[in-house]
Amino acid sequence: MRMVHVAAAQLGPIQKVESRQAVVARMIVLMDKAKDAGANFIIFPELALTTFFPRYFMEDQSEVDTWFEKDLPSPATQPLFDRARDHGMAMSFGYAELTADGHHFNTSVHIDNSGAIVGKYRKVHLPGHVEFDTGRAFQHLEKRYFEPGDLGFPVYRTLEGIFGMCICNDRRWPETYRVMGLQGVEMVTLGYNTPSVNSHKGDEGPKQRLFHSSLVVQAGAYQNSTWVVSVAKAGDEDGHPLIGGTIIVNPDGEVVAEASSEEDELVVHSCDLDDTVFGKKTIFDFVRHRRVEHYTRITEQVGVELPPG
Ligand code: CDT
Repeated sequence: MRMVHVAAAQLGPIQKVESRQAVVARMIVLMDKAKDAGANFIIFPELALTTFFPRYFMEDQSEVDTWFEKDLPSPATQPLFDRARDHGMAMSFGYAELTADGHHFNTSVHIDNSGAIVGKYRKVHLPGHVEFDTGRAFQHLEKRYFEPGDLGFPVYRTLEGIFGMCICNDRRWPETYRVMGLQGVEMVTLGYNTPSVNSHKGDEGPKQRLFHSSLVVQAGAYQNSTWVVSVAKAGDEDGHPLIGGTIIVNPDGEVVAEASSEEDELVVHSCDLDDTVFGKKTIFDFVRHRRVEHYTRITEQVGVELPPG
């Protein structure tokens, strides 16, 4: 058995005025609870340190940059790193990354129990739009503020296993999991900020959005025989509701633990990485069963090409 004692740390809403220091204090409370629950790996959501700022249209780049982290740890995030190391706990969280050479990414890191960064991922599938869109009930400007990730979908060895990350919208794309599956991933961690209502379609509300969120995560887990830990930022941020629905999914695609609120909430489960072995050796033994000669469209074609009419 290769056990990882996981704490999926759902965050409730973070209002626009809330400081990083205040959010970090909330994260530390969850971390202490995770320690009490016996966890050795805590996962926080996408853009965990601030409100989901891509809903706000900004033209002044210096204002945009106030939402980004230039250093990690920074004075505001150092207490989080210190507490994780004191607890001997690995952690992962999402943040807006501004690199030394001026690039902007929607990023997640995985930090081991000694405080070393063992994994970094930059969001590949950026949803939304670049300009203010009057056709939407609210804005989703990730394509304005972030560049697509430039690291691919790396996996890395830690906690006696093979780990990878993705971020929010990435979870809806089967390629995300398969690229990591092809590197033997045993646990994918991801965070999300998903509005409770579709900005183009008001009758697609939280029930359907939660269904889609679980559907894609469970499918990704099963089809690649991997654990998936899917962690929400939830609740009403300044009048903009986000779904909850934090879940831990086993390599059979079953939900083994889930959140019950839209608040700060810990979801814990002990995950045996050896549970990934059966599926990887049988129905999803890629080397025996994949037929890549029929998959070329997946990498050579982006949009739909209809058959001749
Ligand atoms: N943060 C993020 O990626 N949210 C998207 C919303 C899509 S609607 C533009 C998601 O896939 O949940």
